[in-house]
Amino acid sequence: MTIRRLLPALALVVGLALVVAVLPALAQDGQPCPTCPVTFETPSILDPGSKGALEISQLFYVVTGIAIVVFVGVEGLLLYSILRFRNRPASEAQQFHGNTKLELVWTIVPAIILVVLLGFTLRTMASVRAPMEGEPLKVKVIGHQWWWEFQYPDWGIKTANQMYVPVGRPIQVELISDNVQHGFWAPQLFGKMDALPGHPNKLSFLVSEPGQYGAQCTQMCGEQHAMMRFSIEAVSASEFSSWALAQTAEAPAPTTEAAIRGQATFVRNCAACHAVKGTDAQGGVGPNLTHVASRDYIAGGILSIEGSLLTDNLGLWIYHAKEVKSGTSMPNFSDINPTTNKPTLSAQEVDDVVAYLITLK
Ligand code: HEC
Ligand SMILES: [Cu+2]
Repeated sequence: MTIRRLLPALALVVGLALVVAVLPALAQDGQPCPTCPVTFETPSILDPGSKGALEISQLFYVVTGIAIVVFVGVEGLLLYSILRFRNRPASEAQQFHGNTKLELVWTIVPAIILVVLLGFTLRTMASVRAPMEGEPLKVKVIGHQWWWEFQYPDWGIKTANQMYVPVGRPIQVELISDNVQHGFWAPQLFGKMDALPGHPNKLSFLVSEPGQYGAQCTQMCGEQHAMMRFSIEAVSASEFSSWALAQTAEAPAPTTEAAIRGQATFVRNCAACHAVKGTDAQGGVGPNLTHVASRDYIAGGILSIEGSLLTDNLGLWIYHAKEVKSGTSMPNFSDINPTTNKPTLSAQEVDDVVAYLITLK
C-alpha cells in the first residue's frame, strides 16, 4: 500500500487525537469570572424532577429502545446479506423484479411500529395534561425582551429571573409575551410551551424533587435570546411561604445617608421603567426591583449578585447595561449626556443607587 492511500486514515487519527487533547482543556477553561454569565447545571430531560417530566423521559426510553431494535435488525440483515451472498467467485448477478410478500412485510411492520409509538405518545400526552389533585398555585409568566417576569396574583408578588415554587403542589402557569414570541422550557420539569403576545397559553406541572432547575427561552426572540435564562427554584411548602411573605413586604425605607440619596436618584432616573413597592417608582418596562437584592442573579440569568458580587455587579449593570447585554432597553448610565457633557450618573450617584438597591432584600 502506498503512503498516499494511508493519508486519509492518518488525518483521521491525528484529528481525533487533537479533539481528545483539546476539548477537555477548552471545557476547563479558566477561573470562575465574576462578570461571566451564570452557569446552571446542564438541565437534562433524562434527569426529571416532576411527574410529567418522568413520563416524558420514560417515553424517550421506549422510543429509543424500539429504534435500537429496528437499527440492529436492519443492520444485522444487511451485514448478513453482504457476507452470505457476496459475489465470490464473481458471476453475473441474478436479475428479478418485485416480491409481493417482502413488500407487504416491509410496509406492514413499520406501520405497526408507528402505531405502537403513536399509542405510547398519546398516552403520555394525555397523562401529562391530566388535571392534578390539590389547590394549584397560580403564576403568570411574561416573556420580555430579554428576561422573564413572574407574577403571583394571589400573593401580589412581581419578580424576575427566578421562579419560586413549592414542591408537591400543582403549579398553574399562564404564559404570555409582551412583545415577540418566546419559548418557556425547563427541561427537567415540563415540555416546551410558546409564550405568544395576546394569546395566553396554559401549562401545569408538579415538582417532585426540591432543587434549582435551569431553564432557557427556546424561541429565537432577538439579539439576546441566548441570554434570556431563568431558573425554577423548587422549595418545601414552608420555605415557599416564607419566601412569598418576604416578597409581599414593601421595601424598607433606606436608613444610611448614601441609601437615602440613592433612593432619590433612583426615583428620578429609573422610575419610568422600574417599580419598587412603597415608593413613587412604579414603572413596568423593566423588572420589579422591590426585592432585587434577594435574587441570586439579574439581567436574565447572566450576572450573579450572590454574596460579594452583589455590589460590584449591580454597579457594573447600571453603568454598562448595554455592554453587558447589547440591545437591552436599559440605558448605560455612564453614557455622556450631550447637554451637560457629563455622564448621565456620576460615579458617586451610581454608588448611592447601589447602596440603596442592596437594602432591597
Ligand atoms: C428605559 C427603561 C429603563 C430605565 C430608565 C432603567 N432600566 Fe433598569 N432595566 C430595564 C430593563 C428592560 C431591564 C431588563 C434587562 C434584561 O434583563 O434584559 C432592566 C434591568 C435592571 C436590573 C436587573 C434586574 C433583574 O432582576 O434582572 C437592575 C438592577 C436595574 N435595571 C436597575 C436600574 C437602575 C438603578 C436604573 C436607574 C439608574 C434603571 N435600571 C433604569 C430598563 C430600564
Ligand atoms: Cu425569548
